[in-house]
Amino acid sequence: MIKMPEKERAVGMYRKMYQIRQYEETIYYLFLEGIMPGTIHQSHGQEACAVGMLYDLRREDYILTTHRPAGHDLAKGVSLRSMMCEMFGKAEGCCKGKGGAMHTGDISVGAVTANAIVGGNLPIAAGVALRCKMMKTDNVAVCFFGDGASNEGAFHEALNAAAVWKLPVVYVCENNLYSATTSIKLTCSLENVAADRGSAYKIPAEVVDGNDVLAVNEAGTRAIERARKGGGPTVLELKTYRIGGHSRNDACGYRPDKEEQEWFARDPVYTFRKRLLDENVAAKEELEKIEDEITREIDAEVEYAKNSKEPEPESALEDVYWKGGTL
Ligand SMILES: Cc1ncc(C[n+]2csc(CCOP(=O)(O)OP(=O)(O)O)c2C)c(N)n1
Ligand SMILES: [Mg+2]
Repeated sequence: MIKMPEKERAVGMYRKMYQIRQYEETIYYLFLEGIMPGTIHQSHGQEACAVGMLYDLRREDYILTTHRPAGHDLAKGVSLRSMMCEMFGKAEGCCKGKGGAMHTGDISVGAVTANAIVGGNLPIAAGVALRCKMMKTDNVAVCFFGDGASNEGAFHEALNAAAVWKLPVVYVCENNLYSATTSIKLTCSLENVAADRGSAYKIPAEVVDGNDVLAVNEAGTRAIERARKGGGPTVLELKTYRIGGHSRNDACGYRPDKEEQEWFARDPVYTFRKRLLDENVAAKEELEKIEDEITREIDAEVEYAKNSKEPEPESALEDVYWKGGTL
């Protein structure tokens, strides 16, 4: 077990994980009540992956995320307000209401707009990292993807380019055992779907407990520093589990009860909370106060988003085509 860091840092990580959990829960109920349109792919259960990887990332570094982007974007610093407004399709949304749940992001904080094409963000991450290298910065790209994405051709092209060009990129597989409703065991013969394949390209690879925020942070720090110092890419395979279904309408009937119960007992938010209490890092009342603050902040942003302006019809084609200039 990784040693608990000092209080401010430990509680800071908990705060961020709780914010992501509460954001996702709130969105879930808004959808169930029919208040929000569309569909959602949520990250309940994968909060330690986002927070552990991104807690120390610089604003100038980049992330590339997937159809399940909320935790990554919130952990990278996309504002709660702009995320919530985007969910309601409002003008103040991070993509001005054009993106919706699967396409959040904000380049001003290094969150490249999420890509819902499974595996599509991996070659883009190599491109972003190539830019960081060619511009002679020490910035890095952190690219999240799922176990299912590791079966895509794009995964191999990206890893090959990253390895041969020694790009400053960290490829982070959130292996939650399922690709939509299909067990990874039915589509891949490897146990470590990303790590074993990364090693084949001679990329250093590690398998990590993705439900332990401190373990993710430790491995993430090593990988990010390697990339920053010119050591090239790393593949991290974070073993984790979706608490909810693949998307809004999925009741997860295909997952064995025993498997679910084992993983739910290892809920990353509540196990870390328990550790904070057991090791006397924070008092129960202190954590409850934080939780209450976060809940109130999210509720306030829901009200704000509901009442904020719709995009003007004339804005439909704005920001769709590149008009030249430096990105
Ligand atoms: C190229 C492509 N194929 C199929 C889909 C439909 N689809 C969306 S998410 C998903 C499952 C992806 O599984 P995984 O990569 O493990 O990510 P997870 O959903 O588990 O986070 C699929 C098949 C898609 N969006 N893009
Ligand atoms: Mg998956």
